[in-house]
Order: sequence, then C-alpha cells, then structure tokens
Amino acid sequence: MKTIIVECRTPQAPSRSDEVASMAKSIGYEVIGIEAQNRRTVHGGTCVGPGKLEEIKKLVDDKSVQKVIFANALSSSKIFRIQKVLGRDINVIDRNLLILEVFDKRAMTTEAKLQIELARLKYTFSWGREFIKAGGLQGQQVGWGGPGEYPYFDYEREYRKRISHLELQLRDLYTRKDNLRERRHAQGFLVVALAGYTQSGKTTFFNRLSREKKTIGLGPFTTLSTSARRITVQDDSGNKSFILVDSIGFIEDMDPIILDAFNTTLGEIIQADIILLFIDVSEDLSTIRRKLVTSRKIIMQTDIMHRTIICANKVDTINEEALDNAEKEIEGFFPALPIVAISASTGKEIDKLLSLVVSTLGNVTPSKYRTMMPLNNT
Ligand SMILES: Nc1nc2c(ncn2[C@@H]2O[C@H](COP(=O)(O)OP(=O)(O)O)[C@@H](O)[C@H]2O)c(=O)[nH]1
Ligand SMILES: [Mg+2]
Repeated sequence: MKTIIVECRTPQAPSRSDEVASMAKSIGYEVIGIEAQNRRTVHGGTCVGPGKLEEIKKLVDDKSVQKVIFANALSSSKIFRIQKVLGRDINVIDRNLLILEVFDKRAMTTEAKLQIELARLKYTFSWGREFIKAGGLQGQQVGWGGPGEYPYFDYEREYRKRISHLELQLRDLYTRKDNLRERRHAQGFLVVALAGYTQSGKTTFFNRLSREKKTIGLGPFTTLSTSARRITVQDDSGNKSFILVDSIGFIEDMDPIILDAFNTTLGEIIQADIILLFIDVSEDLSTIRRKLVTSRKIIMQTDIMHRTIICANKVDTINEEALDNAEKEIEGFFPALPIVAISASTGKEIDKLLSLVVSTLGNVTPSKYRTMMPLNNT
C-alpha cells in the first residue's frame, strides 16, 4: 500500500518520522516519502499547517497514495479535519494506531489480540464521536473502522458494548492463563528473541541469519511466519536448533492507552529462552544512555535479566574509542551481562555471538516461568 509519513516537527519534541517510517515498512507498507513541516508548535487544527496539508493532498492525488501516517499523535478533532481535506478514500492514522498495527502483526496469543483490539477501540472512540457529531459525514468509511452508519447514541452504545465484551473475554482468559514457555519446552522448542529499540538492527540480523532457513516446523510460531525462523547452528557438540523471533521493538513515548497491549505482546516474546538485546552504538552517547535507561527498566521489571545477551550493533560505523565509550556506558547499566560488539550488516562477530547463544542454550533447563510485573511507565 502506497504510504506517506507526515510530521509536524517542533523544538519541544524529538522527531519520530524515521522510526514511524521504519515501523510502517516492517509491516509491509510501501513508504514513498516523509513530509515534514517545522513549526514552533503543532497546528491546533490540522497538526501541520493548512498550506502544508494542501501540498500533501496534492501529493496524495498525484502519486495515488492510499495511506497517510502522522508521526504525531492526533486528537479526534485533528483527525476529523485532516480526513476532510485529504478525502474519504485516504486511510489516515497516527503513530499510536501504527504501533497497534505493529503489535497486531506480532501477537501470538488470543490475549494479546484482545488487548490490542481493546486499545484500538478505546483510542478511536472519541474519533468516531467527532465524525458523527459533525454530521453530514455519516456513513463515511474511515480507515480505522470508524462509526459506519451509526447515529451518535447507537455508536456510543455499540462501542461501549464492544469494549466491555472484550474486557470480559480478557478477564476470562486471565483466570486460566497457561504458560507459553513451558508449553514450548514440552514440545522441544528453544526460543531466541530479539529485543531493543526500533532501528537498532534487529531485522537486519534476523534476515542475515534466516536466509534460506526454514519457515516450516515452527510449531507454535507458525502464525509468525514472517518473523520467526528455525535456525540450526553447528558446533563441536553437534547441531543445535532454535527458533529465532524478530520481536516488536521498544518504543519511546507511548500513549498510556496502548501500554497494556505493548506489555502483553512483549510479554509473549520475553518468555523466550534467550533475549538478544540490541543497542545501536552508532548513536550519540546521550541517546544511547536514554535508551539504556528504558531498556533496563523494561528488563528489570520483566525478570529476563539473567537470560539476556547485549548486542552492541553497528560497530562498522564507529571507531574503537567510540565503541569503548559505548561499551562502558552499557556495562554501567548492565554490569552482569555479556556484551558482544557486532555488525548485523557486515556480519562482524556474528559467529562469536552464535557460539555464545548456543552454549547458553546448552544450559537451559525448563524453569518455572514467573509472571511478568506490569510496566507502568516506559
Ligand atoms: N551500518 C550499519 N547499519 C545497520 C546495521 N544493522 C542495521 N543497520 C541499519 O539500521 C537500520 C535499521 O535496521 P533494522 O534492522 O530495520 O532495525 P530494527 O528496527 O531493529 O529491526 C537499517 O537502515 C539498517 O540497514 C549495522 O550493523 N551497521
Ligand atoms: Mg525490525
């Protein structure tokens, strides 16, 4: 689907457009460009200014763009005005709905699917209201599965009904939640999952390892056929086989409404036997530090610390001194964890990393899985 990314950049907030473009591509959108506007503050009516929006409208028409993703979060009144300018056939979403689409692609369990749908409903509830209140646009088909033909009160009732139905189904699931990790062990699946921020190089690593590898025999991971592979590594003691899962990344600055969906989806992944935590060491030290703070918070709260190997990635882009500094920084945050400096692009030290993975897997014994603590603030 032909897609453009739009962003209103302000001095108060870091730019998210590259991250958004990367997430969109990761779930198959054809991103043909990023349209950014610098402003002192976000435009109160349409996020980017009206002139910029007209430009975007022209681009959308000229290039037959079908989807427009805002890197900013959009309130209901903004989405309404933007949709009105761009036209009813264009699918307009914001960063938060894109994040939910990404989660949805990675979710393995009914629970995660329900959490994601619940977050989507809660998030778009006010959007639909705005459309209906404005009248005249009733029946308009907007991309987020909006109000359809409902008059206002019916819409509100229907939405609330769907939300409480989902909440009930979830409550039902909690009471008989079984353990993915134990089940996989019982079936003989060892799992290595990739974690870390978007754009740290997880997919590059995944693709390098999964070239010509099998997508069959994935067992419980069959639903993740685009993001799971069976990998076999030879070492002195013979062959060792595991399933490599390319996970959702950590994402900065998430709306509280979507945090539960994030926690559940991430929770599935970190029930792996080994986590490879990717850190992009080509970034400046203050960015690395900021991301380490959040990564550590997530990892501490989820009890996967002892199963984590740090992959300091993109070493091909920096000199020895910079790598030294980055490694010192990482050690400060994760003093007890092994760090391997790799390049997913060039393949540097990938073999070393794989040996470490294989020897660590050799020691894995099915252990009792402990429930993840909820993450309040990432
Ligand atoms: N120079 C360099 N670039 C890399 C390396 N690994 C990944 N990249 C680049 O970093 C960007 C993000 O990589 P990607 O694998 O999509 O990251 P993900 O979001 O964590 O899956 C892409 O443009 C990659 O080409 C590396 O080892 N060296
Ligand atoms: Mg990726």
